[in-house]
Amino acid sequence: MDDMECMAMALELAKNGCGFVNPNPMVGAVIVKDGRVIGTGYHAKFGAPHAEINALASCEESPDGATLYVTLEPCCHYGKTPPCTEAILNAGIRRVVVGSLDPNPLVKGKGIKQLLEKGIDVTEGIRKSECDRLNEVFFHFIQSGKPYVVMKYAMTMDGKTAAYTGDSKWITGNAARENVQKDRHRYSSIMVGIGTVMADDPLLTCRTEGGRNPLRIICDTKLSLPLTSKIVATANEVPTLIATSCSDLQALQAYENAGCRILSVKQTDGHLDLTELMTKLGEEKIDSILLEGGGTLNWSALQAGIVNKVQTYIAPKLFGGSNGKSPVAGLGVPSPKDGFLLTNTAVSYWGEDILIESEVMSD
Ligand code: AOF
Ligand code: ZN
Repeated sequence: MDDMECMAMALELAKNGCGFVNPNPMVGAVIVKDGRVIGTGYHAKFGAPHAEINALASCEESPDGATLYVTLEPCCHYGKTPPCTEAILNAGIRRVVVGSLDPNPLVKGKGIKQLLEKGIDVTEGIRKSECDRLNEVFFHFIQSGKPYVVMKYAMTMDGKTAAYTGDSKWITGNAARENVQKDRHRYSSIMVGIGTVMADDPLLTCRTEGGRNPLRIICDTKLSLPLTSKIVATANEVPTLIATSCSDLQALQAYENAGCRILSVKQTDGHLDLTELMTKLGEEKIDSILLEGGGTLNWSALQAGIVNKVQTYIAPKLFGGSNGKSPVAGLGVPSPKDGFLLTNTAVSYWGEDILIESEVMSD
């Protein structure tokens, strides 16, 4: 097996940590000796041992003289766990092959430097772009302290998110909707505006087998979420946070009694200040948000500059209707030159539906 193949294997292992390691990165490791894989591991859970430690522990024979493949630069700091560089040196590993550099200021090249200083042969950048893409959330969060926001919506080919009656069940088919469920597991929270709750009374849970529920964040400036909504009714079982500018203690108490948490956020132009909300969520170690709209919140999020990625699911249907809803509402831009620009677009197919994923260009 060559370096590319071994790193591909480490990448597949890393993906097993998806949804369980946040706000840590997904990391996979493979140990190879005399052309044979003698150990594998991945970072399985936040606070649990790192990939390299699990791979070393799994070795069927001594890793002395072996090569370690790891998707992310080994850490060299004492966090929840001791430094991986020390364990690598103690195990007698002779060569380390790295995918991404760790942008964590506590590591950031220092892990590789330490290994080089101890005479380890280090190769960097193998499958770097794939390794970087796997941890786009971690990279953003560790550098900005704010959640990575993925704006997701489903629409018809004529750009409608509902029929004129408001009925939106369903736009896309099973395969696309199952992929959204996986993303609810992957990202640590899901955020909607009060308009979506009023229109759909959604549950916003993850129904993927073995998946975990994201924190549900409801943006509700004036606190009008019905106490009878499915979200409030299930708040004791599923973590729920209401972001609001309302300061009426008695009103807030009713939601807290039902199991919701309240996060108070100031108002700007009659809407929640999303920049402040992102700062507060970052402080709570929420590394990512799946923003499931609707149109008003999507527009505010774009305007506030908090959206990192856009996922557009397109169903091969047409709904028509001059008043039919579209994914991004608000005032809109005055001129084509003012549009929000997207880049790095990738297209995939989910049954009959198309998914277009793009990054938002920052100015
Ligand atoms: C690695 N291998 O598998 C992971 C790494 O608090 P701790 O001890 O879990 O450390 C978390 C930091 O360690 C995290 O921010 C990132 O820089 C690095 N994660 N490093 O060598 C791993 N998960
Ligand atoms: Zn480590």
